[in-house]
Amino acid sequence: MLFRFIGLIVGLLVAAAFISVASGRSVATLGIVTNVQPAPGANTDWSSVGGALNNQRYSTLNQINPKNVRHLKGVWLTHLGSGLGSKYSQEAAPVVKDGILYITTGADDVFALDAATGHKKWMYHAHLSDDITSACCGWDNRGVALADNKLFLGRIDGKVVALDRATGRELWKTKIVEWHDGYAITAAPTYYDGTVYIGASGGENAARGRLTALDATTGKARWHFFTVPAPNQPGAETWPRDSKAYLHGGGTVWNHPAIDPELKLIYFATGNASPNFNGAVRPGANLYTSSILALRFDGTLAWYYQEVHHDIWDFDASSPVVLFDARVNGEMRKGIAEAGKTGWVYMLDRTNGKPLLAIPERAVPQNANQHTASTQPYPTGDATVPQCTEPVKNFPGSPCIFTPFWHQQVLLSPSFEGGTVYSPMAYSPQTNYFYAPGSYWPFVLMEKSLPYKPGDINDDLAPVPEPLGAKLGGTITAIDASTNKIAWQVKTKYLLGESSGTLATAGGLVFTGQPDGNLIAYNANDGTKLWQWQTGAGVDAPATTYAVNGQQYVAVAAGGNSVTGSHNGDAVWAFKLTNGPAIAQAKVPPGPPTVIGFREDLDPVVKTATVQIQDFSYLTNPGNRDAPSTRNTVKVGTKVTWINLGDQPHTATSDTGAFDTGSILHGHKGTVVFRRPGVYRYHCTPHPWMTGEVVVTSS
Ligand SMILES: [Cu+2]
Repeated sequence: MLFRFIGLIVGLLVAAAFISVASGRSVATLGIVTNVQPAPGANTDWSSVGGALNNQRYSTLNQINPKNVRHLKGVWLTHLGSGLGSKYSQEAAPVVKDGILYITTGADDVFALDAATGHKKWMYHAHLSDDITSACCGWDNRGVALADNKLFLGRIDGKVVALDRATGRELWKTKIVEWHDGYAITAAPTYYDGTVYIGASGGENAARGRLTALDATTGKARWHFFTVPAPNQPGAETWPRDSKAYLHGGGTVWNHPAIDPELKLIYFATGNASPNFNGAVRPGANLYTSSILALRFDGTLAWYYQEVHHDIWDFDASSPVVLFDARVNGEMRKGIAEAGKTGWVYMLDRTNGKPLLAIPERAVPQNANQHTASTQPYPTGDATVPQCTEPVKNFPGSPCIFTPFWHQQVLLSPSFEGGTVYSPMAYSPQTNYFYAPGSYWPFVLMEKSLPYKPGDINDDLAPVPEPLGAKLGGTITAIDASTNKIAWQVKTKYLLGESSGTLATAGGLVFTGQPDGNLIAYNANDGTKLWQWQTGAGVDAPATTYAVNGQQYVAVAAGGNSVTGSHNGDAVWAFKLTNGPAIAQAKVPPGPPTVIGFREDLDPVVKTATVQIQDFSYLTNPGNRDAPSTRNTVKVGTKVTWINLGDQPHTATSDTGAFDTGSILHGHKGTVVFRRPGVYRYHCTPHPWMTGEVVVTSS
């Protein structure tokens, strides 16, 4: 078989050349000449984190394909020197224009790199104060939006800045939310036609969601759309009458909007209602939380669709919406899809918000205290993750999705950590498949009996035991966009719903990263694993593909993630097909957790009265990197001290309510005297995946 790659004009005319690949085997010329086939409109750039305004994360580049992907090798690796430390996550997708790659870090620093060599062109330091506490789950930034001469960045401190694309010089800065009020910006902006659109997060902190449109030239706000309506606005009837619940009702916007320039609509999805788990104080459907929304360019609502009514499970719709055109029941339709934490992909008609395939409302179990909604939407098709929980020790039942809870413990997955959390899914027009990333991560839910105070941080759940030993898992699922059914699925032991997401290419490949440090390529048609590369840190950021001088590259940031627990780092890797010199794969990093809590068989019980807290773990033997432990033992009557060396505030809170240090700020200590022998398991209230154990002996 002979593949012929014809020269493509990239800025300058590049001489046409050929490579041949015989029976899928490499040839000696592979490293010398590789030009991209001139597919019409081939996107040599990757102009936004979602790849294009439709957020499809699909590239028409096809130079790298299932036959030659084994020759894909690391050709440059740049350490950014930013975002290093356990409080940071690297969730940014590189964006590429005119041979320059732009990437952010969890510190909101921006770097412009030569996309062919990785050389730094310029850098922008956000210089954020370490005092900021409003980022719920570590500091992260999902990337920049590009205009002709500018780029735009949202920051943890609630500000949006515009930078000169050529120099990184700051052009304007606008505060759109106040971090002191619990808000943070982690989403990438979307730029279109002179306007920057961006949302803010903070639903855990009783914030009120909004999407803001800014003038790209001046930075002046054109409008804010509040996702929770004020009294007398449409939708207000779904909140308690005569209350201020709407001011802290959640519905925050975690991800970048998609735009349909023809229909002149902006699309985005919203987070859960706030307080997260306490439905008692907000009876009603709680519009427009956990919803997909379409706004007109003047900021008025065109339509909405609510994925979860009166959400008490923290079922944020936090993965970006994807616009697609597909044949459904024999008819071409303009679609929009969002992969939910519920595990379903919600497919709607993007002209009017009506389901493309039936989404019947079904009766669900009820709890009067929680004011549960009588029905929930059940999309036609398949879920990408199990929707009933696997029984584990102390949790013998197998409750299914939408099981309510109150003052009794319910172990649930999917829960607030997926299905699909904030990772983006790709759509390939070539296969007509969505590629949805998913997680299996069960949590124990129980409402606490204390009165709720607006502003309580993640604190409306009662202290609960961890389902120790429960296995974590992840899925990449190809979902047929015409039927919403599974075409293929791969399973891993790693959390993927809050990891890298997917990238699809016309070469017939799907790329995704894993928290174990590998970037992986699957065959887009059948899910066969074709290639993997160890980067040395968690690949929990989306990959990107682009072409420079006729050569297709794949780039990804490997910097780890505080939620998946993967290894931190500061690298950006780029790969291309080559027989020539390549960078060696990195050493395998310490692996992320694949079971919940400490490993009873592996974690030693360390004799110490001091526990170090980092973002986001407890350490009883911090000097021993090879055998980290979260368990310690003391004699009865001993005072145990927790020292917080992390930047985030943490607690040590007993699973049974036996003790609570309260919030320990950076550099501060919390102490508890243990007066009775026993085994005391504990966790961190704002970060319930942090777990530890104190074993108190009688003498
Ligand atoms: Cu914590």
